[in-house]
Formats: sequence, C-alpha cells, structure tokens
Amino acid sequence: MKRFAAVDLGASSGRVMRSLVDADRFELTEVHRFPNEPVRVGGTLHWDVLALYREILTGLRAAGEVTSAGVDSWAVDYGLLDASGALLGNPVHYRDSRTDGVPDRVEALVGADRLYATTGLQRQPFNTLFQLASARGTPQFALARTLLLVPDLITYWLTGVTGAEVTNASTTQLFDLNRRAWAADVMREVGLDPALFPPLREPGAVVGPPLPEASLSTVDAVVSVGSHDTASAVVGVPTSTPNFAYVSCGTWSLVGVELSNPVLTEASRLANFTNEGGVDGTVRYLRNVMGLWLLQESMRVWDEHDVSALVAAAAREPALAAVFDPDDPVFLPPGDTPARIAAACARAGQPVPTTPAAFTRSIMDSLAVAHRRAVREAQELSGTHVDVVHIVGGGARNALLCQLTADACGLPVLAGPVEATALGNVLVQARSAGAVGGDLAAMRALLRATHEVVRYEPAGNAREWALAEARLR
Ligand code: LFR
Repeated sequence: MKRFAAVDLGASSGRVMRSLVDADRFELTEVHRFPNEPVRVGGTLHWDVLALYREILTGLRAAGEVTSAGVDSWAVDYGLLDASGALLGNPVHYRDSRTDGVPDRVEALVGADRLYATTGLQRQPFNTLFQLASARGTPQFALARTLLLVPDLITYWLTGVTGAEVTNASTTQLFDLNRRAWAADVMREVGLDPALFPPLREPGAVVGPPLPEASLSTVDAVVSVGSHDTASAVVGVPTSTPNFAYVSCGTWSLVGVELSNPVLTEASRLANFTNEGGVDGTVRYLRNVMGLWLLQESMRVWDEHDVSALVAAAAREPALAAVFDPDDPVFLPPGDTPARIAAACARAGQPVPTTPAAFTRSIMDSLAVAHRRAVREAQELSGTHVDVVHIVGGGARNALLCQLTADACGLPVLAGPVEATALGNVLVQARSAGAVGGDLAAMRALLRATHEVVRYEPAGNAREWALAEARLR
C-alpha cells in the first residue's frame, strides 16, 4: 500500500488530496481545500499564485508521508522567470481582456490553417500564444528568460527544477502535437525566442525531491502527472469500452473522445475542435463548452449560494423553453451573465427567462444541447462511434444536467467520479512508483473496481433535442 498526494488547482478553488493505492485498493481523501480568488489590479485580472503556493504547502504537510506528490491545474496560463529564476509579476488570468483582437493579428501573420496543421489547437483568445503576443514588448517580457505553465511553476518552486509537462504544453498553441515537441518555427514567426520554453517532460517522470526551503520532509519526490487538469480527468474516466465520449464537467465542460492520432482537417478547424495531448501519447479531441461557469457567474450576480436548491427549482421549470448557444464568446469574461443570456434569448426570438430558476433551467438545457452537439460532431469529425457518455468532475453531482445530457445525446450517461482529476493525477504517480501496472485501460479497471458511477438512461425524446440544437443556429 503506497500513499500519494494530488494537488489540483481549479479556477475557483484548489485542493490537496491524499490517496492510498495498491493493486485492488484506491482511496482518496481531501486533506485541504482553499479558495482561488483572482485579483484585479492595474486593470488586469491576475492569479494570486503565491497565496496558492502557500495553501499547497499547507495541504502537502497535512497529507503526511507520501511516496510522491503531483500538481495539475487549468491550462494555458504561465509565469515568467528572469535570469535569476525569480517570478516576474503575477500570472495573468486567461479570462483577462488583454487578448481582445490578438488572434486576428497573429493569424494574419502565421495563417490560421497553418497554425492548426502544426498545433491542432482550437482558436481561443486565451491560448498561450495569443497571451504572449499581447505581452511581447512589455518591460516585464523583455526580462523574461523562462516561461513556466502554472503547474510547472508550482513544481519549480517545490523542487528547483524547470520543465514543461507535455499535456499542458499542448494547450499553448506553440506545441507540435504530431512530433510531441515545441513548435519552434511557429515561435520564431511570431517573434518568440524558443529558448524561453524549458525542456518537455512526460507524465510519470520523476522531477525530484522537494527543496529544503519547502519544509516537506514527508514528501519523497515530486512526480510529473497529466498536469493539464483535463488530461488527468480523462485518465480518471472509468470507461470499460474504447467507444466512449467524456464530458469533464466543472467550470468548463470539455466534451470529446480519446484518439491515437490528431484530426487536423479543415472541417475540424472550422468546428473549433481541439487536439490536446493526453497521457500515454493519446489525443484528447474535444470542444470547450462554456460549462457551469454560466451558473457560477449568474449565482454571483444574484448573490445566491445554494446550488442544489437552484437546480431543484430548475428541474420543476418547463423543459427547453429558452435555449441559447453557451459557446458564444460573449459569455467568456466575468460579468453580468444573466443579462447576456437574456440578450441572447431575445436576439433569437425566444422567451426571456425572468427568475433564477428559469435562468438556471435555460442554462442546463442549453449546456445539454451543447453537449449533444459536441458529442455528435466529435464522432463525425473523427470517424469514431460512441456508445456511452461519461460525465466526470463536479458536474457529475448535478443529476438534472446528467439526465438532460443523456436525453439530449440519446445515449446512456455514466456519471462520476466527481474527483476524476485528482484520481487521474494519482494513477499516473502510482504507476510511476510501481503501485499499479499497465496501460490506461488497466488503470481505469482499478478505478471501476473501486469507484461507483450513477447511470442515467436516455428518455427517448432525441427528436426534441435535435430541434433544440437547430435553434442554436
Ligand atoms: C479546465 C481547463 C480547460 C481549459 C481551460 C482554460 O479547467 O483546463 O481544459 O481550456 O481550463 O485553461
């Protein structure tokens, strides 16, 4: 029986989990949870990364003796180090507006089709490439010698070792997925020095022991995991068949399939599907659906805190009264989301929700429609076939959304585990330490044997959902 610690940073909270693993046992306990509150200063939205680091240290101390610890977080965001290794300013939040208009400028230079052919990445204003294009020319950037993505920055502070874990590197739009190497030619074309980007490392690689200054005598080593949270979440999908789609459902809904090769067609680019690197050389072929962010932001505006009561009230509202396209970029920045939803419904000639319950219903219905559309397109664009949809992450707790997704997709939904990301993080560490063996299928078999899922059968009204999907266009 070996013990591991998983550090999992989410957009609104972080947690440190302790796990016990052997060939037929796999337990996970939360030992520390802390808020992640972005800070707006000087007109820019930042991550408070030192506060996060302090909480991580507290959590790792609370985890006790572990063979290793691994860190994952959201993607794309980074810190810059100067020549002495000091952090140059707080990392900027991917929802900051500094990249407004930047994708057009960069694509005029490099060509959207060429970018997609090399990197396979979706077009999102927050891609690291676009963030860097906007940062270039600032005094801070002039001093930068090393770029570290957020989990790599935490790992660097813990160990003193710099590196770039590949699953997260694949979200930068500066990574060549076919060669699983940095795309140095793209970097040069946009005026970025390839020397800024540290050597790549695969999930499972031992990074090193914690530095004395971290005072973590109970942690033997820090191990590289699928440091993009979505990559760890996909490892944590307890599928028994290769014919599955996943929805990693939290702040975002990441909806897609697992492939062995990227899909780089023009149709795929225009559909804005992304090819991100997965653990063991897999490709996460998926779409970013706006996710429960819509509800989180609405609740913030309403000053409402009881999500269960709100979703229960939404379940009593009429179905499919007002659907809107959740993937409209208007919903990306923080702000008055209910007002934006009302405007979207009005524009589409649909009834405008008036109560929090009706808005919540509209969000759930619209997310289910977007899940349906993404599952359908993922299959069409990749030439795969899906028999079941797995929902993992916090959204697996939302019975209404799980049922609506089953109905909308016309497929059974298997919901859980809620902590798929931390479980996927631990599985990669456990394999590296020899506590579990085998490939992704073997790791998922252990997950199935030790974690419950809830099954939702489709209601058989797929036609109504097809019509609802047509209303998004
Ligand atoms: C989910 C996630 C998504 C990524 C978004 C921004 O937490 O990592 O996969 O597109 O956050 O980093």
